[in-house]
Amino acid sequence: MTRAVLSIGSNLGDRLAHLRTVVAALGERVLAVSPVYTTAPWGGVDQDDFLNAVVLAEDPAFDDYAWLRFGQELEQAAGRVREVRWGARTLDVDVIACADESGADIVRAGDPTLILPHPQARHRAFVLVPWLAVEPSARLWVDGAEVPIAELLAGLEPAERAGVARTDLRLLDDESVDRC
Ligand code: PH2
Ligand code: MG
Ligand code: MG
Repeated sequence: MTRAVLSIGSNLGDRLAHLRTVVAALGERVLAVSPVYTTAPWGGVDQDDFLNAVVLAEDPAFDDYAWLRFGQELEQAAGRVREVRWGARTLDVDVIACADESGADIVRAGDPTLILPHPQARHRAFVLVPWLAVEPSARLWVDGAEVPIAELLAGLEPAERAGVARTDLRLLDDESVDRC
């Protein structure tokens, strides 16, 4: 498994700096980086707005669990404390989807440590909007069928989409790299 769609978010501390640690750690493995969005908190916990982005990354040596561990190590390095479900965090790195060498999406159910694709992604404008910006043709497995994420996004409540606003913040310094 080589290619991953990572959703990254932060709503504590230097939010942009936390997101940038992910892109920096990925280095040459980065395929594309979405714009940065400011997003209303999802999940019913009263907390500050997040910054969110999506990164597409590739590493032939990584299977899906390696992407999970990679994200968890970065969360720990950002001083993340696991307390409230869906609550505030310095850094969250979620593996949204993962494709194998042939390009086929990994579907993993029934494993409490890693479910693929991410079961909540289809409901989250803060994932779908950045992902669509960087991969307009992307599809997500939903109930046994591959659905364009543009369709999933169109099916969300307008208020859900309205909570996601693009910023001019950038995760990559190098303007010459066409990675969005
Ligand atoms: N992450 C959560 C819970 N709620 N809301 C937004 N807007 N962005 C997030 O990244 C987020 C959230 C748990 O991981
Ligand atoms: Mg999350
Ligand atoms: Mg997470």
